[in-house]
Amino acid sequence: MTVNDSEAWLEALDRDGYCVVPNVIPIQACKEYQDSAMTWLEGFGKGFKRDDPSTWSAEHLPRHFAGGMYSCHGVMHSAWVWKIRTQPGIQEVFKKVWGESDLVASFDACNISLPLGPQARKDIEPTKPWPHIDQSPELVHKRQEVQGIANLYPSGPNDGGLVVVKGSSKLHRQYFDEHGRFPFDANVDPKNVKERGMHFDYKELDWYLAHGAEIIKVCANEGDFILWDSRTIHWNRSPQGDQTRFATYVAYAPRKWMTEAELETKLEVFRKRIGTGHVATRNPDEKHNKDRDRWDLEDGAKSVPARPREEPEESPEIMWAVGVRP
Ligand SMILES: O=C(O)CCC(=O)C(=O)O
Ligand SMILES: [Fe+2]
Repeated sequence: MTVNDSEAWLEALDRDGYCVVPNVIPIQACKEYQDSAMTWLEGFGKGFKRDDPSTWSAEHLPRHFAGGMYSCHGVMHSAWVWKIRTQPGIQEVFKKVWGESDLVASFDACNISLPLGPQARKDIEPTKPWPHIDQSPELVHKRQEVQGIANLYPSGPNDGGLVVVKGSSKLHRQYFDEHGRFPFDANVDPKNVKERGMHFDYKELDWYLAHGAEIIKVCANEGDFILWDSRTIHWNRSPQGDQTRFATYVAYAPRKWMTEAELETKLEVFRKRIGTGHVATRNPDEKHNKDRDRWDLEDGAKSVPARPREEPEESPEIMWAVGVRP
């Protein structure tokens, strides 16, 4: 299967709520990005060395969350993250997802999770599942958002990576009806929803599993691209073998979903080096920008957010993804 067999993978995305598109990013490019990520971590001067597991701990690494999610230091706009984001194969994938070629990109974070264990990272425990969806539960009758992962190291069954609840995207309506949650409203306006996602406790998860959904660790090769419907319940798993997890979160959505004014703001968001989360067409609000704990608390940073160490160029490729048209 390749990017061009889109009928097959789009069917899987619809049916199961996720799919893996193979060979989207050339292997040679993956190698370059792996090196960039490690060089980026080493460049903070906190003592991290890629080949020395004794340096694999929080004290030697820049601020991160959940064992390896990096969203501080302007990393969403680092030149190397932009190189991954603008890979033509990834844009092809999202053109097929939306049946639309005029797109804009999200400015999202990356994940570099070092393996845990006695011979590897010892200062943290594996993350516990945090089952959630990232699309508003008020909109569950309709697929509104599709998230993506550029998978840049192999990710097998014991490696770190995305865990999905296969089939869960189709069960929410029944769950909400039976439990008196979020009444159905076919006309709800995506721009006016109150919730942007929803967390589930383990008892709720059991309901989905009892109704045919299945927990799957998504496996993918170097250079594959993972897609999931934001209504699919998911979390991630820490690496337990000897393989580092390296992924960037990348999504594109139709540019026509934004007004001209919103597109102008998106350009400002880019120039201020702010992240957007996974929704390419939604500009972050004030509250989000002030969320210093998430974006830049470390090292006494005064401005939110910090600028990336390697600034992106305003190249035609990058400006296209930001939504600027000549
Ligand atoms: O790290 C992952 O695979 C998933 C993280 C997550 O929940 C997300 O990107 O929405
Ligand atoms: Fe998520």
